[in-house]
Amino acid sequence: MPFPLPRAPRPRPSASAARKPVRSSRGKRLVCTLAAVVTAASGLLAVGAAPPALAAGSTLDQLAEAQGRYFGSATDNPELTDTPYTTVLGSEFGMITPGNSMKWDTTEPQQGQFDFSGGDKIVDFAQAHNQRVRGHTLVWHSQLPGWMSSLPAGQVQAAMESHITKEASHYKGKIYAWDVVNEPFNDDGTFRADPFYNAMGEKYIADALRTAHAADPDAKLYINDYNIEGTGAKADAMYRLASDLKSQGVPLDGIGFQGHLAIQYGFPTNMRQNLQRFADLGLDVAITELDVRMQLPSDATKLATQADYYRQVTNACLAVSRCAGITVWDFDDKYSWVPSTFSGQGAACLYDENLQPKPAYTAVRDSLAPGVSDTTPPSAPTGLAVSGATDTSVSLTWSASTDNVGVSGYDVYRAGTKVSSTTSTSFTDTGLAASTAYTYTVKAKDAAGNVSAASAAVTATTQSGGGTGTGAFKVQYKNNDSAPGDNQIKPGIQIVNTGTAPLDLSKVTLRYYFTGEGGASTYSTWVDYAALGAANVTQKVVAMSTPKAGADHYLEVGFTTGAGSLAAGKSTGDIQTRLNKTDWSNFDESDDYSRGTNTAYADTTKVTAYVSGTLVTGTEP
Ligand code: G2I
Repeated sequence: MPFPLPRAPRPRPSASAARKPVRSSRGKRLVCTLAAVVTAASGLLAVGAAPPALAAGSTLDQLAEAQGRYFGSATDNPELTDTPYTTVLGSEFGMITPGNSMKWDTTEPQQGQFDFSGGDKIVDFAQAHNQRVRGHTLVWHSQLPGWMSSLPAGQVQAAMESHITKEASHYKGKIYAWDVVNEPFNDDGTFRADPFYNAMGEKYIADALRTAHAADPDAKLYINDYNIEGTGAKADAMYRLASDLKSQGVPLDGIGFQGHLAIQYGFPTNMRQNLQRFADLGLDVAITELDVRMQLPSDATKLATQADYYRQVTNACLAVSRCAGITVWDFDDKYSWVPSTFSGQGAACLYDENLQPKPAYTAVRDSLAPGVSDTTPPSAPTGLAVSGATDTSVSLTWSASTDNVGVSGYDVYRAGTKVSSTTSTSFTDTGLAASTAYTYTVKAKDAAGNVSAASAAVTATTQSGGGTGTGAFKVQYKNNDSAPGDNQIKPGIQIVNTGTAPLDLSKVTLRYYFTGEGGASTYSTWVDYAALGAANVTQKVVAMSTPKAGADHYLEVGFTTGAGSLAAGKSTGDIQTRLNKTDWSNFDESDDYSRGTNTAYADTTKVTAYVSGTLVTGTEP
């Protein structure tokens, strides 16, 4: 059969000085002497026997050809008058599939009356643009003319063989591959009860293939279907059929996997392995009608998912040596079949309705030639923050970066050395030394290998050693004292464990800073209420050796071992503290560092917290 792979690279058709390659009558390209260079957007591409130097300006098909694959698109006759569209169609793709004009209702609208004018125009376009053609389709339950659908069963085989013979002979030598039989299966893997199966049973398929082979022995002959991209009942049915036909020596060359995907249904299961098992039967495989639809309106997230689907399909084809190529079921959203078939869905193609390439386009290019097309790095991560520290670990979070195609992950650096690659926006660095400061930055990556600038650095200090269970937590405060000039101070305090590990409260102390003003320098403290038991709360007032603004003393609140450990996500609940000078002289709380006026609990940084004596949250005065 024709088209040994890899094939010679296809020159850009824009090269005025280059003579176009000439095709043999079998449709095979004969690369003739070419002018030495073809202008590409980003420079010069050498063309000839050696693979071209790939450049950002290479077409999708050139990138695919360099991998021994083709990259094609469906088109349809009405679109051929749209010059901006045909400019892309004629240059970017190396394989064309007529979307409708080779189907039965068009080519044999009345029995025995054939009209190949529509298909001929597509073939003419392809030949004028140095492209090959996938013939679509000879035997299909849909788009059958009325006469055929109502033919008596006894006449179906002859009508089918006549149709195949006439059409395949008409296009003999001009078709790279025929979808001889299209969509023979139901989704559950049973045969579709169409006029052919009803009249002839399963053997209509072998008969159709043999008839097509007799008419055009050099065309590759395919069976084509949808929902067989991943493993499942329908793919299994196709696999059994393909095995049977091969073992019977029926002229079957390949299986077409249409690839009408939708982001809301997930990516097909084990697509590469599925393609490979068909290839292992000695068959070519091809992605024949790829598009990836979504619920409208589209947005950046959906387009990134779509790009990932296109990338994965391309990767799967590249991973299977017998995958001949990929055809998209039209390349721009303007002419996609999706919106008229699936209400509220669309945006399924590589280009948008204004012929602007979408992230999916760049993703396919990246898959075909990593790093050639996408040279735009993601934005640098922002908001890098320490979300927790223990004796031996530091937890970090940051905000997601953005990218023209999609962020594939992040690299975390400690003191300039990469310590992790992750796809999430958080990371816990473990195995660290206690009471040690570590500085971190994070960079974002995309699938093409572009790396962002580093985030702003953040420094985290591990807690002092000697314990376990000292994860991240925060302190909340409320003011229980409506009289700032009286003789008592009444802070309400509680701790919330924001980490993922239990917090050993006996290692935790809190400091509430205030000024003592005149009078006695000795204090009494009280726990009026504690949800975890007042007896489990300890208190003392400490005079600061170096007074600060708003603070010459602090109330230190601690916990007995009876307070136990605070589970992840839990709060100690309300702790109502109170203190006074032993001479009951008045305070002026209005300038006190830790005081707030909120009477409901709210996060505070002015009541500081320590684990085993090391500051872990809050800001000291
Ligand atoms: O449905 C998507 C594809 C699924 N696999 C087989 C392919 O042959 C099929 O292609 C689509 C064409 O892209 C559509 O353009 O097949 C449809 C028919 O099943 C085509 O739609 C038909 C419309 O339903 C007709 O109303 C219209 O007259 O296209 C015709 C020609 O424009």
